[in-house]
Amino acid sequence: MPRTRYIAALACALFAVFALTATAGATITTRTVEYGPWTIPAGNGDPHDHDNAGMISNEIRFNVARPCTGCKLIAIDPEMVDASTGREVNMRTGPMLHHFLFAAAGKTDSTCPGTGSGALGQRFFASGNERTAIDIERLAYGYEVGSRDTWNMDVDLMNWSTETRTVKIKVTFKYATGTDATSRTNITPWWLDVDGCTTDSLIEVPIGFSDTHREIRAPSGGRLIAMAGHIHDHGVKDELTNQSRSEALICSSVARSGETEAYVSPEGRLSISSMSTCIGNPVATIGSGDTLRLHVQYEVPVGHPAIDDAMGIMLGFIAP
Ligand SMILES: [Cu+2]
Repeated sequence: MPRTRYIAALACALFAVFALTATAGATITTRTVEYGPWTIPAGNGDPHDHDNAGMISNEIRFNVARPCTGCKLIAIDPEMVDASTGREVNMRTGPMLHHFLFAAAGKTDSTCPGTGSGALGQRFFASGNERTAIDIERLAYGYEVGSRDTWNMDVDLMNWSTETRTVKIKVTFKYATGTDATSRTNITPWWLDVDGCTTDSLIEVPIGFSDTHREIRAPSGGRLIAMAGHIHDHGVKDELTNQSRSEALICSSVARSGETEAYVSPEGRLSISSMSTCIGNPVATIGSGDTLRLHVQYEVPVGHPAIDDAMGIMLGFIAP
């Protein structure tokens, strides 16, 4: 080949080698995985009537897809979409993501080993209809996905519209591989549940303001890196304090409602659209065996019946 072309080809080859070495050590990949579909039965057309909504109640799927293996997860962002159009579905139109959770079988759950929903494995992520994302890319931590882990999923869906609706759960993962994964410290999830180690996590809350709490012994010592709460409509916030350290506040996860149109029902009722997260290096340092107190606050308006299917959960990630 002519000399100029040869040089250009060589330059390209060298560039390709440089591009490879530049990314070999620090690879962050974003991948969206779709789960489902599920067809939710029709409801009675009343967005506020949970008893007569179409339900898929705690359906368990074993060995669901993982975005990667031999990697570390650094962000998870959940969404629920219409299976045919791919568009977000929510309170506005009928289908609600009551909740789903992921558990890694073969890994031991920190707070409910082998019992309640901890029997599914190590519970490492969950979402309610508020669809809170957790992102710790900027911090040097990650949740390890081993090549022999299998994931189980528990899904609870609801639909108030008068037609059946077929939906998918779409989860966007960010993960690190190569030396970027090995250089990140592994974090362990803590599932803190005001209902303790049950399978349904449901509590009753009265009319008016209430603060339901449960004391939980810290399963290990370490640094809390990330935390987010889950609560149901008419919930105010989830809060974690450390009773062993002068009741110091660890994290407050506050609910907001109706921030986008998708979270407003046709009759104008606002549904919880986000929960604030606590992310830091660290958010708090916790001693092994410290007494933690999980507070779950609701404000149920007068005239509304007492709620018998409320929840109060905080999910935290701990580094040694
Ligand atoms: Cu829930």
